[in-house]
Amino acid sequence: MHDATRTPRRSVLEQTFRRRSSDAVAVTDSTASGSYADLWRRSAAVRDQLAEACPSLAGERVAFLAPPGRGYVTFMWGTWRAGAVAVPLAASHPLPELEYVLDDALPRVVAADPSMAQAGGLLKAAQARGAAVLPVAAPGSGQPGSDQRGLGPDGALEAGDAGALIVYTSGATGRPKGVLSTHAALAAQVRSLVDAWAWTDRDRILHVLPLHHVHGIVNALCCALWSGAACEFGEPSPQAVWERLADGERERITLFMAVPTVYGRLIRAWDEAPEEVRRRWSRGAARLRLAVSGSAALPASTLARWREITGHVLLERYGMTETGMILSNPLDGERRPGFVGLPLPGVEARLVDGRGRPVAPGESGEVEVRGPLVFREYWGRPRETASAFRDGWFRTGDEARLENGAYRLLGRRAVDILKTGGHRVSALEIEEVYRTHPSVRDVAVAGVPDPEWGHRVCAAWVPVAPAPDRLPSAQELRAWGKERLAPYKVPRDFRMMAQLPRNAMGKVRKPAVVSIFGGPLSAQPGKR
Ligand code: MLC
Ligand code: AMP
Repeated sequence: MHDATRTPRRSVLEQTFRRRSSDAVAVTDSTASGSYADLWRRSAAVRDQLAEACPSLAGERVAFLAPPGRGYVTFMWGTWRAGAVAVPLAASHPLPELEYVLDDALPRVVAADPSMAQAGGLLKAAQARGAAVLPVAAPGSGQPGSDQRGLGPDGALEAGDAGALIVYTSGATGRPKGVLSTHAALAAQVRSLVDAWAWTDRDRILHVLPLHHVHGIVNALCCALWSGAACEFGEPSPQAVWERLADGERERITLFMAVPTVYGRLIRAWDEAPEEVRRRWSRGAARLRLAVSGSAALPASTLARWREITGHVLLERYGMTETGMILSNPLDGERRPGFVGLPLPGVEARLVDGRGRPVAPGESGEVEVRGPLVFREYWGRPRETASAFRDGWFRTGDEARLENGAYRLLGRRAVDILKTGGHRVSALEIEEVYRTHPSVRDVAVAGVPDPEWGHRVCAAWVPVAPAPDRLPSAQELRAWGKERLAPYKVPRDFRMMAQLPRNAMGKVRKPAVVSIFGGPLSAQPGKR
């Protein structure tokens, strides 16, 4: 076992470099498989294209929009080989969200796979901002690229402290922030999980997660690539996942990772399937080595039902974009329902009170994290970066308690940060956008506890006065939101009101908003 408390020597890219002659499958997507050797060669072509588009890219950002698959991986490697910071864009985001990232990350180069719906708009927006634009080569097309240069000019291979990745995530206030992690931090995150969950080159993960969050990028993709395992991108529909797990003709899937909403959908599809299909699906899932749940609280009922259906106890872990994974139930040993286990290798975690003093055993407190896996900065936001740390510890904003040797999460401190379908979203950001709707005078967004979504994003709104002849329906408000916001940020329920519930200070009472939508008045988000 490595000493995970030390800054890792190798980056994810260097580890991949070591496999540059391997014919083992690295990535399988909807059209074909690519070996480590093949993708490595192709990433040299990306590196050269980037160097041509913009000669000195060291430390500069390269944003790219690509479907899950060989093109995405090749482009990420090529970006790193050019010494640049990869900024993966979200396939599901409408143009205004993508433009926001362009304006915030200020990438020197923007690339898009021409098959993506937003590609044209994105590249036009990038050109208007003075960025160079490139296509993400469709897998299998073009020359693999010459790789005579080896390690030499690939600066990022040696510079552990160089920026590697910016992932956007919502904070309590304002628009999303870019979380910049170095190559060393990514490597620390990956090595910790590879050790804890015993990844090997015999693993094959079925990957159905979005590739603009750390769950999909680090836990699923980078851990596979680090280990020399195969990463198979699959159709995310529940039927497709079950069928793939059950497919005895193809290579066995050994690992699966998802958010609780997805496990809930898999269970529902199983419940609705005919008896003989259920039996086949259960047999398939029973062949998994490990199924992991995270990004949001796993309901105990989902864990119990999954066990009945597959014979496996889901491994629940807890993490954050800023840190990678922090706490995990054990690979071997008891996985306690409602608990997220103990710190992963190389991670220091502690619970503190409001003044940053460690709490007494059994008391609840805020989780703070320290270690080589923690991010470097919120891109372009030195003040927010500084206030995210206290005495060198990163403040997660999550409340937890240590009970009988394992952590139990109790919810987030900030009520305006919601978790819906595993996505972190800011109620205030959604409110800001809806306040620009011509019929909306005021709006309050809240997360209503929901068995499917964790939080269901709901909006109470007040029309402008005098009210126009025709007020927008909930469906119209949702459609309007989808043109401006990521789909998971758009409220699922709307309620028009004469006024919003406010306290004596004039502040909106969010618990009262939650209760309007049928949630408990005292709801603490995320509490089990
Ligand atoms: C979705 N929509 C799209 C789209 N994706 N439209 C166009 N293009 C796309 N690519 C549409 C949906 O069809 C739906 O339409 C609407 O947008 C709402 O989308 P949604 O809210 O995303 O729901 P759905 O598509 O059903 O997906 C649910 C889900 C998904 C759970 C599968 O949200 C998901 O993959 N979640 C995982 C999030 C994740 O990886 N989090 C990790 C964060 S990192 P309509 O018409 O039905 O409204 C982290 C750290 C850690 O938290 O600990 O891991
Ligand atoms: P993100 O920014 O998307 O990385 O979200 C990180 C947040 O997700 C954490 O701060 C937690 O609030 C939440 N989270 C992650 N894993 C879990 C889990 N297993 N249980 C409860 N909440 C979780």
